[in-house]
Amino acid sequence: LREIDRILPRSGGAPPDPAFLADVQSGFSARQKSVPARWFYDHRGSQLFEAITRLPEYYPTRTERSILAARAGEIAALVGPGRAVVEFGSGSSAKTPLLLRAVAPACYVPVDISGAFLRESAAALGRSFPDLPIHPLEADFLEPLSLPDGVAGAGALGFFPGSTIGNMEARDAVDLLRNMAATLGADARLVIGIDRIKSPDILVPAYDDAQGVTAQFNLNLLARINRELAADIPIADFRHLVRWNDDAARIEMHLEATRDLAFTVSGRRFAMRAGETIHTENSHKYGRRDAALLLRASGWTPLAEWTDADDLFAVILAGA
Ligand code: AVI
Repeated sequence: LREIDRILPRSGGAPPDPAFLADVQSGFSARQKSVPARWFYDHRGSQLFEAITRLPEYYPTRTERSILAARAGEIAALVGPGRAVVEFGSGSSAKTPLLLRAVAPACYVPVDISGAFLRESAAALGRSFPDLPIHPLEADFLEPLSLPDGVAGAGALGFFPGSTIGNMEARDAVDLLRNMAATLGADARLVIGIDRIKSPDILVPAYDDAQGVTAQFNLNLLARINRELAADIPIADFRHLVRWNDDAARIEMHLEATRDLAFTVSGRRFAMRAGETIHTENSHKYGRRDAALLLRASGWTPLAEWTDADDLFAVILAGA
């Protein structure tokens, strides 16, 4: 991180993103300090997340990929050809070819908040699918989206893999799933990946890997705040902390201050005691019935569900 900080100083004194600054300053002002997990994903954060997906402990990505590989034909048969595919939070689009190859879509709309990353991966996908129209959309998919002409309102197929839904509180998840139904149009379909509740012996290492990549991912948030929000957080005095919250059925990631410390963010001063944490992420896990209830509460009807032999992860097809 230090190295990256030296190579990539805050770009030319660009003004801070007001939404980022507001989230950080208000999150740091609360009794339990927090920053919304969406701010993990600058270019470096997106790269680190990609590295996480390849870790031996991080089972979700490879498990979901193997479910999609085995079931893409079944999904395609249920969905039918010629729909636009809209991927929410596409990242590196690593699982997308499995779906695109099977469903014969009219076009592909990857939506991601990280513009540079989006363009890189859209270009790579374009090389594999030279005849497929691709319309990358740099946007926060939590906000209402306006899809390109011809895609809006045409019963598109939404693709929301990776259990990203788990990073939201239930009420925000319901809002998002409802918005997706509205965005995708009448008779839409949704393929969504949802991580299951399982033993903390599997869950905790998935977020606290032996190589420390997830720790770097978590700490990169502080580096980003320093770089983009004129802050001086002493990153070396924080450590990555992971806990399973059984009551809320979620993994929590925190950054714990290892000593009493103080810092400023765009001129505002904050202090932390040793042992105090900044809550940076929730990753909710869902049982089979919980996931079906979540979808139904959001206006979607579960049509089919596929899982792996160990029931680690589920891929669900739903209709609006
Ligand atoms: C993107 N999201 C589904 C990941 C997760 O598993 O909640 C983010 C992540 N955080 C730490 N490791 C992975």
